[in-house]
Amino acid sequence: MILEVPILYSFRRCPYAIRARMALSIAGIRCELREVVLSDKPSELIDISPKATVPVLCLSERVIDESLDIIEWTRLKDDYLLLPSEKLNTQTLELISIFDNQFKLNLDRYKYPNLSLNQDPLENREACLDLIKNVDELFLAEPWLYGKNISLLDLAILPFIRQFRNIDTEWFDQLNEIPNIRKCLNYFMQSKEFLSVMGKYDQWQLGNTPVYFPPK
Ligand SMILES: N[C@@H](CCC(=O)N[C@@H](CS)C(=O)NCC(=O)O)C(=O)O
Repeated sequence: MILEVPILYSFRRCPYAIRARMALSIAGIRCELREVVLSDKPSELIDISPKATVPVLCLSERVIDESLDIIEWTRLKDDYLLLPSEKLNTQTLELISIFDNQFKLNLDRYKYPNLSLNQDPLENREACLDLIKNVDELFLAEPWLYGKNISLLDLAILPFIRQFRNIDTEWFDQLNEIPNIRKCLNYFMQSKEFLSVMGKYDQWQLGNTPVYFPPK
């Protein structure tokens, strides 16, 4: 199927979708955005990606249904701004994987204690905090991890830490042991890179007038 622009299935609050939208927006790649409600996924999404997670980017020639692969695809584009010198090195990939898996698992158990039987949500909160402490000293530079330009690691893990903070902002904001992350997260949450991808969209349904992203 030849598409005029790629189609992005997304969910506003999903940290995986946030990072994909940020990479697409920074790279200036225009898409049709289809906002998904996770409890009511459209069959068009399930048909192209049976695992049915978001984000999914549908191109004319293929479907990309992993957020990191979407980011990697944006890196192939010409006027790409996202820290061109940063390579997907082993350390970066390992850190991203820790946040995608271990951190996210504990985050969900902390956020939805009823879904995880026999779990103490505060233990899960501590497990998340330990993982953040492990990366805090990496975030010494300002405003981003490597200084002036946003990097892959910034946009890969900060959406997860933001979600963690949102569960109990008062508690998070008084933590002294992660000063660099708190500073960087505050910058992230007010940055144009983040705010410009957090617009609200109605649930997509077949036949809707297309909504384009990034917004002009
Ligand atoms: N490894 C995937 C993970 C994506 C993912 O798990 N997204 C969540 C939303 S935050 C999802 O779609 N979950 C499916 C569901 O809840 O049914 C990626 O990086 O794209």
